[in-house]
Amino acid sequence: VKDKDSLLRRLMEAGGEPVSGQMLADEAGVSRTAIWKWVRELEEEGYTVRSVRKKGYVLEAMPDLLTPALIRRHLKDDPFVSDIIHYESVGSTMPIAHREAQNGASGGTVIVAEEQTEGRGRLARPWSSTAGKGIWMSVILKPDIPPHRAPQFTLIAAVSICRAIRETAGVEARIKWPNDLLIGGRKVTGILTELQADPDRVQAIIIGIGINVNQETEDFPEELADIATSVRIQSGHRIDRAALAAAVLRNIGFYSKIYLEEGFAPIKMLWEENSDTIGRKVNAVMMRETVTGTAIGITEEGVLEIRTEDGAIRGIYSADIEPAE
Ligand code: BTX
Repeated sequence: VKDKDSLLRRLMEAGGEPVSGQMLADEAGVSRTAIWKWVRELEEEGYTVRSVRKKGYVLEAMPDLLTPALIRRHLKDDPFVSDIIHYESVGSTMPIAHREAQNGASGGTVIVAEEQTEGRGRLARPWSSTAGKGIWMSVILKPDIPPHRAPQFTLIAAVSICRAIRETAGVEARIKWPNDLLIGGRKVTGILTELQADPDRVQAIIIGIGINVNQETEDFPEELADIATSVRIQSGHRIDRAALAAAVLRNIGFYSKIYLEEGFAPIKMLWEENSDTIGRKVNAVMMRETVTGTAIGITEEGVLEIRTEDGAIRGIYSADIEPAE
């Protein structure tokens, strides 16, 4: 024990058993009053620490927050995450992540916020990010790949989040190309991948992830009432956001490694298995035209292939997909 955070770890490891204040003070080489002050600070952060006479301190309850300590508790010694930077409220985690990446943050750095006041999706569309109800985070990756392969990381993230939701909440999300996860036909997650790159090399990939976790129906703004859902609504129980965030990060680490070692094929297979788009008749709505046909698969580059009525196969790079007829 050397500071408030290591004291917290020590109390967590004790698993509900009291830890003697004197012992903690001896270990830290500080007074019992100093230990008591750290305990008070933890209580201010939302932890409930009970002081049991003659026995010591017991950690009784943890706050519902996405702090580094609470996420790391579920990561154990997983090597992927290098740093977690936590904010109470931000405009958007995306520009913060871009700045961190430019200033030398390593791959595996995570920017996470309890609330975003200007969360955004693709084409600068707003992303509703209610305080304390979701996971709003940006993950910095620095893989050694050419820029044209970067969109594949959107698909890696999608596969990873599907699995994390399944592991943590026991519900199946389906992937809607390119960047949405749906449960029961409604949007539970959006993914926004951005890039810092030279002409031939990626400097950093920033994966923005928004997961609706503990919202109840009335927590969504009216305009989302019919299109959005949360893991809680779909699973019927409250979810530990820190556990889900950790599972997402662990899976992104896992699948990125598979991708870098074995290429895109295993990711493509998992993606198609979890896809809500493949096999469906869809309209791909783009800026200048709409292509209608059956979605038949994705290419190595993550491009969606659609077979149109006349049998031609069209590659779609970016579009909004809606069910046809
Ligand atoms: P998108 O452009 O595919 O989706 C945006 C659309 O989704 C909106 O126009 C709206 O209709 C709908 N929408 C908005 N908020 C929600 C919500 N909470 N749940 C369901 N549907 C919603 C998707 O873009 C990518 C979103 C990425 C969000 C993350 S959060 C962390 C990071 N920071 C940030 O500002 N963005 C990313």
